[in-house]
Amino acid sequence: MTRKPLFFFAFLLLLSCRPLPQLAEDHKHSPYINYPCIFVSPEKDAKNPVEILFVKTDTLDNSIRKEISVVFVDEDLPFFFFDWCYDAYRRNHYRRKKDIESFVLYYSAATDALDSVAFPSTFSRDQRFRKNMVTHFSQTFPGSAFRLTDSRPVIFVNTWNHMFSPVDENPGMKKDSLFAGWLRKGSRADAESYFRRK
Ligand SMILES: [Ca+2]
Repeated sequence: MTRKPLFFFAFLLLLSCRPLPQLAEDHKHSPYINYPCIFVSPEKDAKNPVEILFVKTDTLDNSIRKEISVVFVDEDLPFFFFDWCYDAYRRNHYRRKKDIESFVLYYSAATDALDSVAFPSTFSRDQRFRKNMVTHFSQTFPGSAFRLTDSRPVIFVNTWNHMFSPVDENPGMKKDSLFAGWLRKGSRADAESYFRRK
């Protein structure tokens, strides 16, 4: 191997190791902070936990709208070589290695109950974790479609690229609860801007 590819590889490694700045309004998750939902994913993806949850809250006429942008440490294709290529593509195209996926929670303004959950291009449908070519589906579910734990909806992360569902599509795989991570106020655009490499 000539020196040029080696330098390029070292540069990529340096970028991926750069620590993120801590923000004044960040809150490390604790039971005392209102983490709005619970994520469950196959244990096989435990190396890519939720790092930060951005939450943007808007009050509408009859409901409270919470846009949730979930920042995963990375997303990994099942085959290493394809994953390495895909990571390089994402660094170049999106200027980040993190995977950011969004959905919206709607609560009744009168009762605070969960009315519905919308997954715009982030619904897994019946796709399983090991599927290589994953399609992004869109779907809105009533709040009653979700199992609640401590009044929070349980959301299954069914695919390697982090598509969501109220249904576990990998019943044969061991599960991990992605319950850690920072919580901060912000929109999807804020999340994109925060993680985009300059
Ligand atoms: Ca990856």
